[in-house]
Amino acid sequence: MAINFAEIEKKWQKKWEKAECFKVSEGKKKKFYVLEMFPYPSASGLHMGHAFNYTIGDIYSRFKRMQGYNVLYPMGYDSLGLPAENAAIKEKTHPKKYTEQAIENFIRQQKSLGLSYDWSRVIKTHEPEYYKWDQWIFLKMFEKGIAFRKKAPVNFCKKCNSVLANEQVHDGKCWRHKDTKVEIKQLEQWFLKITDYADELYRDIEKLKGWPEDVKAMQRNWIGKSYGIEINFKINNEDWKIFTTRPDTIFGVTFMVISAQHPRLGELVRDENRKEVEDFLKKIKSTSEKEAEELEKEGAFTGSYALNPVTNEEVPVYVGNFVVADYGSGMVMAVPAHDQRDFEFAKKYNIPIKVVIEPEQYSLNPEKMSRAFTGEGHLINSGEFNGMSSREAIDIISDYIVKKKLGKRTVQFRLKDWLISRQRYWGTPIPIVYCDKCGVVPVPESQLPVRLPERVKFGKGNPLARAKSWLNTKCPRCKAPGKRETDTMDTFVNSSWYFLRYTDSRNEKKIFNKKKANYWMPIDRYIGGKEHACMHLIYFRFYTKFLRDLGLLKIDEPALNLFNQGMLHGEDGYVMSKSRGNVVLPEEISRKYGIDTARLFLVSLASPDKDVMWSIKGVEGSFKLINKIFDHFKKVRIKNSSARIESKINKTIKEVTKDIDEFKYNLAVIKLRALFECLEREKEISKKDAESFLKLLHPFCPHTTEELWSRLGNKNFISLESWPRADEKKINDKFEKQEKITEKTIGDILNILRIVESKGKKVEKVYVYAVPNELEFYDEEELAKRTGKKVKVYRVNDKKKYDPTGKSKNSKPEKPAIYVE
Ligand code: ANZ
Ligand code: ZN
Ligand code: ZN
Repeated sequence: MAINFAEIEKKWQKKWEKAECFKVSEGKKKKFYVLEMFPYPSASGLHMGHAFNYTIGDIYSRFKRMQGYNVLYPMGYDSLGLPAENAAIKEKTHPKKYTEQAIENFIRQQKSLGLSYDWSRVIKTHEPEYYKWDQWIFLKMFEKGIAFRKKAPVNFCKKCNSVLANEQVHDGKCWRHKDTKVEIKQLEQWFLKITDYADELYRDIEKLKGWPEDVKAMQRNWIGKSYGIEINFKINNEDWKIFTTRPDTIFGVTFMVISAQHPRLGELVRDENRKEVEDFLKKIKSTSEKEAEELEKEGAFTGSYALNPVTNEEVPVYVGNFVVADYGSGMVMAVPAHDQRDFEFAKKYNIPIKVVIEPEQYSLNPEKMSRAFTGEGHLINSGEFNGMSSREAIDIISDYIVKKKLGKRTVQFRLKDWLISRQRYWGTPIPIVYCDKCGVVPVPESQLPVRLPERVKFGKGNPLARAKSWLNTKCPRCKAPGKRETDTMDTFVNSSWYFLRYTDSRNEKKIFNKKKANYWMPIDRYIGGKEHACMHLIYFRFYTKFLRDLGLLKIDEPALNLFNQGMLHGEDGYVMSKSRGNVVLPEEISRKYGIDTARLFLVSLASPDKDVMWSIKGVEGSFKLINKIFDHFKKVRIKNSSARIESKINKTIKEVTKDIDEFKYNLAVIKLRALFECLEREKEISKKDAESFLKLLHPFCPHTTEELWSRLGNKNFISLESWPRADEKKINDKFEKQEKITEKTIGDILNILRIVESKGKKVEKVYVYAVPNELEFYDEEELAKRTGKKVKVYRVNDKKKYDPTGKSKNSKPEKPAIYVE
């Protein structure tokens, strides 16, 4: 009779919920915090790719819970943000309604996957009870000067109708609208001064022992720490700083370049050059840093000259498109012989090229160079420094410059302050009021949350700017009429501290209770996609450090272990996604095979950090196994285990525990399959061993194992049982060896049978000749069952053995001779 998996699943999901099995609170037990990056709830719901992510975390949580840890495993929804607003506009509904329906659907789907979340802690970032604390953090940051406003050139996407963070600009285009070029506009914007933490964010990457190396490398790169020197050049008798990492090339400077966006550019432009410069500025509307790398180097002469403080030479100052305004000082000393960007620029504008670093093997001729020489060598044309190695010269010339007070050593970070202003509706309102008398006034804590008005009109621009009754308010300080800030916060703000709110998500008085947060933090396993290597994973580290500095946390880092899961591919080989049309829905699979089959399949092909390809054939393999397990548990007598099974079970406990702990779920599944194949051959087994098997299988197949557990007569939940311990004394390598030899012998027999029977001969009996001390390893009955023939096993020196052709003399240890007839 077919097993009704759907019914079994529903039954256990209900029981778990009713008994609040996975609800946790702080206690004496050792804690363990497993967290998946929370999803943005889209109306299209979950597909199998999402199910894969959550299954990875759920397996780990169930495992750790059974190991006796107090496991915090929460779920929430990153429900503010542009996608919801845009989708709602498209479907002519309100973002709140759209989002709440989507969340409801998500929760229903997640529950049917059998995920063991503590649902009492759920977070929805669009609820004022949550975003109130976004605003609270903002006020604290404002107090400390970490949140500030400045006019800034911003990236603007016409389609988003909003400002984007630098991180959201990819190759000069919007990260969401990959076909839309980002424009540069000048606007007053709110920023978070993440750069105050740049040094610590960089330094502490070292502490992230459990993070993948590539993610750490990406963070180092993003923060971009450069050691160098700031040198003062005189232009029109005023000091202008430049930042360089290559002071060894200072004798090779033949021009200077100032950024087209530099606020003081105007001071350098002489009247006779004004037109040329303005034409150039018109031509380049925008240059983001990334683009600058690829763009053709272009510029114009400003008419001014700079004095090189070391050589006392005068060089022309250009404005150029490849120098970024907010790095270093926004101006560079250009050394065309040794910097590729400078080289291209010099070639285009016929500026002299002066070689000052000579490679060891050959000499450079500036007329014939086709690109800059950027390697190491020794100094030439560099006065008293000639002959030095360029590597040494970096330090020696730096010392010289410092001693002569021509500049100072500095460290530069590539990381920029975080622009959080968004001119959109569906985000956390920034708690600021503008007053004609008082200026920029923070909303007092007691008046939080500043709620989003619900009745607004969507259309052109920011709906908040047109929500008059919301917009017009009283100045909190002087009570005169004031206007609210209409910018909302980037959604990455919401996800920068949600993991802390989970530790005390229903607290109405405080962002969280310090004791609770310090009990649960840090996150022990953080699971999520590689795409977050920079933005989210830097922001959440920054917030943690800020809240620590407020005295709310004792930790420096939010997560010491990060696991990047692979992607699920559809049967067509492409990453599963709605837009590709290759998605498989968990409901479909659940209806036909049960969700445990899907869970088991998803983690059995590859380790979960690798990509996995969906295959219905594979699913059927898992389905068959689960059915066989049900079958076997119906038939097997619960009494005693053979020594062989005891050995195998205890060995498997040891191995599977290690595999799961290391996220090598696929290896654990292979071992569980092998264990089951042994169990299947037994007619009876002890209750303890049967239970151990179910416990090992439980993290993968929670419903199946609850059902079989209760059929064994247990009244409690297997979900809350303790993980089996391996009894080393019961592990006997003899059985391992026996199993290995048996498997090999069976393989050999089947090979011989295939050859003999292909010649048309019929075989009835198989004779095996084993060396004396291996005789006990062979079980005639099992060999017979597996080969389908009668099998007789002889000791090789048995005088009475049947051996008509003298085959037995070929017997070797672990390789018995075989004769068939
Ligand atoms: C002279 C020089 C000679 C340079 C040479 C390089 C090679 P990182 O390592 O990324 O910090 N630079 C400085 N400020 C810049 C800006 N605002 N926009 C674009 N480029 C800028 O790079 C430091 C180098 O980048 C600096 O060293 C400077 O060029 C350039 F053979 O100075 B260098
Ligand atoms: Zn866009
Ligand atoms: Zn006022």
